[in-house]
Amino acid sequence: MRRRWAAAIAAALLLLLTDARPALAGAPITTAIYTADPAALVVGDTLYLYTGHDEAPTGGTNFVMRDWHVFSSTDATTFTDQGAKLAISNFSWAGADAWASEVERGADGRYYWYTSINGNGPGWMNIGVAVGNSPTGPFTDAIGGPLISDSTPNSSPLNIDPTVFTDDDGQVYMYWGSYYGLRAVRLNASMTSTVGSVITPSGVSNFWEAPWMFKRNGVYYLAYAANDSGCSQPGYACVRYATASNPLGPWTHRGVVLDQVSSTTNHPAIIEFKGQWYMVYHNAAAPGGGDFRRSVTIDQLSFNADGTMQKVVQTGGPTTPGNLAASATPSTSYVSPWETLGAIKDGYTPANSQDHSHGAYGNWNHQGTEWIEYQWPTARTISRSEVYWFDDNLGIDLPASCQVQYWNGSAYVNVPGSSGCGVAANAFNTTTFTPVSTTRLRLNITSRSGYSTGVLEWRAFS
Ligand code: FUB
Repeated sequence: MRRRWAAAIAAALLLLLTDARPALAGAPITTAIYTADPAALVVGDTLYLYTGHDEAPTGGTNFVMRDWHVFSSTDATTFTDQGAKLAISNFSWAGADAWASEVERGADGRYYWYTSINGNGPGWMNIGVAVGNSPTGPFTDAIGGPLISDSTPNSSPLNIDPTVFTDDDGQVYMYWGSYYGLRAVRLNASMTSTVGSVITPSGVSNFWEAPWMFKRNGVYYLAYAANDSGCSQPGYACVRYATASNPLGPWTHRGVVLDQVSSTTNHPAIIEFKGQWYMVYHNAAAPGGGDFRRSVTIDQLSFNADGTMQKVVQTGGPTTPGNLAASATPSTSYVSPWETLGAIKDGYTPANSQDHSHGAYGNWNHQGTEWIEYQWPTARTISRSEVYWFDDNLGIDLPASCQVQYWNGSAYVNVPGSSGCGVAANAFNTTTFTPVSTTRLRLNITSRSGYSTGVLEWRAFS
C-alpha cells in the first residue's frame, strides 16, 4: 500500500511539473484583427486598451507588427476599436517592430504613449514616446528619437515593453526590459527624459519581460512574464508578480497570478475599473490564432484580504446560456492547494476528462466522500445539474457515485425525483429533478477505493 501511495505522489508531482499545457481561453475583445500586448488606462468612465496589432500570415513564424490600436469600453465587456492611432511611420527614426506599449497621462494632462520599436540606428529595439491631447490622440513623436536605446547606460539586453507609473507624489517611473533584463528609471515631469541612473531592480524572481506596474492600498505591484519551468512549459510564459513598499524596490516575489496561456508569449495589464479589478492579457484563442496571431482578452482579478492576488481564472468565452453557476459562489469540503475550485464555473467545455487546460477542482489525496457546492445570494429555481468529471489517469479517477443535494432551509437533502447521478468520462453527466427553490446546490462525490476525485466543470440550470 505504501508503495502505491509513493507511486501516486510521484505521479502527481510529475503531473505538476509537466501538466502546463496551453490554455484555450477565449472571449477576445475583437476577432476582426489580431491584437497583442495590452496596456490599460481608465479615463473618466471609459476603459481604454492600447494594443499591438499582429499581422503575421497563417503559419507565420515571426511577428509582423506595424501599428498600435486603441480600444474603448464603458463596461469592460464590449470594446470598440477606435482604430490604429499610432504606427511605425509616426517615428521618423524607426523602421520596424511595433511591439508592446503603454499610455500614461502626464502632469500636463496630455497622454504619453511609450512604445517598443526598432530604430534605424545601432542595436535592435528602442523605446520611443508619442504624445496626444486625448486618450485616442492624434499622437505625434514627442522626442524625435528614442527615449531608451542600447547606448543608454545599463539598458536592458532588449529594450522593450515599457510600463510607466505615476506615484501619488507625482514622481514618474518607467520599468522595461526583456531577456531577463529588467530595468527601471525615473522620468522627468515632462515625461520625455530620464532622471538619474538606470537601475536593475532586485527581488523580481524569474523576470523575462512584459512588466506592468500599479499601486493598491499603498503597496506597489509589479506583474511580469516569467518563463521558468516552475510555471510554464518550455517556450511558454506565466505571469508572476512581486510587491514592494518603494516604487524602485526592493521587490518581494509573491507568486503566479496568470498561468500559461495558449500563445507562447504572455503579457499582463492589471487595472481597477468601476470597482472591479481586471487582468488584461493575450492568448492565441481567436479563430485562426497562433503565437504570432494573438488576441487580447480580459478576465476579472481578485485580491485576498492580505493583498495577495488570486490566480486569474481564464474564461472560455461566452457562458452557456442559462448556466446559473456563473452567478454562484463555489465552496468545497476540500480542494488540493494546487488546484482551482473556480475552474468548475469558468464556462469552459472540456475536450475530454483529462483536459486540465482551464484548471480543475481536485481533492487528491482525500478519499471517501467530498462535496462541492454553489451558493447564491437569493433563491434560484433549479431542475438540472451537469457535471464533467476530471480524471488525470493518476491519483484522480472517476467517482464511484455521486449525489445532487440542495439546502431546504434547515438541512441538505437529496433533490427530489432525481434521474440519477452519472459518472461517465468525457461528457457532461446530466441529472434532472423536480424543480427546487434554493440558495445552495451541493454535489456529493464518493471516490473509488484508492483514488481521489475531481471536476472540470459543473453547471446548474432552471
Ligand atoms: O509583441 C512582441 C513582443 O512579444 C512583446 O514586446 C513582448 O512583451 C511579447 O508579448
